[in-house]
Parts: sequence; structure tokens; C-alpha cells
Amino acid sequence: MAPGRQTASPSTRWTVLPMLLLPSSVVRFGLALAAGGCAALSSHACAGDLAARVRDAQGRPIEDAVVWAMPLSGQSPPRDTRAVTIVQRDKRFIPRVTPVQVGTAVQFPNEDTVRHHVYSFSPAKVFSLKLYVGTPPNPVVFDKAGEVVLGCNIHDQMLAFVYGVDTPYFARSGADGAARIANLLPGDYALHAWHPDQSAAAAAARVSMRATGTVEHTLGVTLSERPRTAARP
Ligand SMILES: [Cu+2]
Repeated sequence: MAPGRQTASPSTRWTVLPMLLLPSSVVRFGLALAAGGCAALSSHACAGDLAARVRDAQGRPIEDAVVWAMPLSGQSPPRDTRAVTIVQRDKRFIPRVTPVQVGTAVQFPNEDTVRHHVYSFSPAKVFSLKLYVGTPPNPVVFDKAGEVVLGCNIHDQMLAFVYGVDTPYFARSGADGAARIANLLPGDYALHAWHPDQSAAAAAARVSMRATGTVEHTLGVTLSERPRTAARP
């Protein structure tokens, strides 16, 4: 058979024909689900988006907050498989804040010509990558939830944060305070936020995700005036 001239399979023909006989309201319902990202008329194939906004006590947007949604239904969402890299460039860590799902391996390439010594003494991950340039042969696996403060043993001003969460549903807020989490399965979630400069965490909120569409929610974080450091023992 010539390429591009395949005939419809019997199963395709039999799904198209009944649709033509259905009442228009049923067809519209099916099209609405398809437009929302549903692959089939099954709630498990549907997913909605969560548009969170993070604000300080004065209502100003907060950048670099980690926002995550924990399923309350006990469902097992698919694992987050994004590759994660935290670069050292111009004696800075980029990005400053990195959310990861627990179990994620992170690479720490040093793009500077000067050597760095990346370390953390945080309870959620203690590690040390001694004086190097380029990319260390082994990534660092973040295997516990919570805050990890990164520092450099040579350059005290270098400071960054990894935050481990037990869910694939997470995002970091931009300069406008917006953090968008895509493709959440329908159901109830506990929505959390964390910021490296917070003096008090946002109260967890309960949000209900529908099969399609976007749910909006605002989270309030109280910031501290006290600068952070990579604590040493
Ligand atoms: Cu350094």
C-alpha cells in the first residue's frame, strides 16, 4: 500500500458512524472534553490546570515560591521525569530556587573557570561536591521532602535552594507571582507554598480540580527581613 493511502480500520469506521447519530448535545459534550485535553470520555483521561498566585502580606507578587498540590484521594499520579540542572555561572547558582519531586537526580555543572565546592548541610540532603569545574560525574539525588540550602565553600555569597515535594504537581512562581501546574487529575488537593525568605508558610488550602479548565487560587506568604545563609555545622 502506498504511504498516506491507508484506509480507515473497521474500528475507526464504527466509532465515527455512531457519533453522527448522537444528539447534538452529546456531541458537544464530547467535543468540550476533547478541547480540555481528554483523550476519551473517561474522567481518568481528563486533567485540569491550577493557576496559583503567591502574594506577600501587602498583596505584592512573590517570585521564586514553590507551590505544590498533594492529592487527597490517594491516587498515584505519574512521576515527574523532568531533567533538572542547577548551573553555576558568574559565581551564582541558576536558578536560585528549584522544586523537585522526591527521588529526582540533579546535575550541578560549573560553567565558570574558577572552581566551586557545592555543599549542603540541610537535614533533607547532606552532600559535598569538592572543588571542580565542568559537570561532576554523578548527579545528586534529592531523596527527602523539604528544604535544602546550597552553598559554595569558596564563595560565601553563592546561595540557592532545592525544595523536595512528594508529588509531581509543582511549580515555581515567576516575577508576577504566578505558578501554573498543568494536567492535574480531577479530585481534591491540598495546595501548599514555600519561599526561602518566608517567616511563616502559607496556610495549606483545599482545592477541587475538575475534569477540564483552570482553577485559580491565591496563596499568602509572610516574608522575613532576615537574610538567608547556607548554614555550616
Ligand atoms: Cu564557588
